[in-house]
Amino acid sequence: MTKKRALITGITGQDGSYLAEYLLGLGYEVHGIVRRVALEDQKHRLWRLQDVIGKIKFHYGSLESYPSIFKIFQEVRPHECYHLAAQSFVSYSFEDEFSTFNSNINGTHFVLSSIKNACPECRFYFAASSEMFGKVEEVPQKETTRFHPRSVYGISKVAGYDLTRNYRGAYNIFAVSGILFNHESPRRGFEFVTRKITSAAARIKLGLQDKLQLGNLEASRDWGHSKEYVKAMHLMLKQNKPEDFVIGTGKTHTVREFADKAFGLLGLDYKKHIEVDKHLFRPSEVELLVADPSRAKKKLGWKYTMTFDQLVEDMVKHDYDYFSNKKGAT
Ligand code: F7E
Repeated sequence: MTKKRALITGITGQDGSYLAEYLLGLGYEVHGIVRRVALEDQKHRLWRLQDVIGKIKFHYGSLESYPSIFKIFQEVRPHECYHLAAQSFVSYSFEDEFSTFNSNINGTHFVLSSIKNACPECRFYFAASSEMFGKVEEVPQKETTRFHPRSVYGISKVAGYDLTRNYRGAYNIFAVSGILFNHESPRRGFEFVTRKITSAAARIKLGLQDKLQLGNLEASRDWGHSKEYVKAMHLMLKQNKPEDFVIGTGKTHTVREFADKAFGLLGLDYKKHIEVDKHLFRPSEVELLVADPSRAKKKLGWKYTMTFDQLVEDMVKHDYDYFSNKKGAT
């Protein structure tokens, strides 16, 4: 029997790496689109894939070029495509809003159009985001909650969501959006607030740094673990009908609570180490996000199983070991 082929954009990122491992475990042939520089500098760019690197088929491509993407779809003819690649750091979208807008919207459009023209049977998953809810119009947020994005990043995700819905309606493509709330892990980039906190707490404990500068401590997020969220992506492509789903834990915590927990796990008092830096506040903030994931539970059978404490512990433990080894090595 021929293996199912999955093509992942953004395979080198946190979600891409967990998804690749998960799909390989299910017996898929996994393909990933990467930039040439990634394959030239595997140690730094492909570290998240280190356990499965030999099992993945990589393809050079740029999401800024339609011909380069189209060629890959023509060659691979995937059964499923997970479009995870994006400029995903919200703060950066305030600094360079044009490149975030162009690359996120065009990238999604190029992928959808390639599917339409090269392999219309391919099922498509779009990584939409709770940032689309922005200045939330109801609490908790569900599939029917109106979008009110507060950043160019959020606007680019609304456009991607609309493109996905349009290709579904106009061309009959099995195209869905997963509206994922914040999801973290030890593989999260250091610029995001959770990893910024857990890495700093570990380094402070080890005497490698003393202070941590943060922005808005009162922002509240629904934080889950990436490893569990990638399973929901796969489930969405296994449905009989293409539909969009909200994925989150249903619980919300402030940045302050996250910091308190992370520092506390190492016997530290966050108040002694954290300094609030006004420059790290966003020009327009998303104050509160909390998901209502009941539809995903009912229709996909997806249920989040970890607690907030377990997520923070997983990240803190990892970072403490990671920086202990680094310290030992110098
Ligand atoms: O910020 C506040 C900041 O950058 C979380 C992305 O994956 O999830 C992520 O977007 C909150 C915000 O993630 C700092 O103002 C305070 O309120 O970790 P973050 P995000 O912006 O929520 C969504 C679902 C996505 O789709 C995105 O791609 O924390 N905050 N002080 C800070 N944030 C950062 N980064 N750094 C600080 O120093």
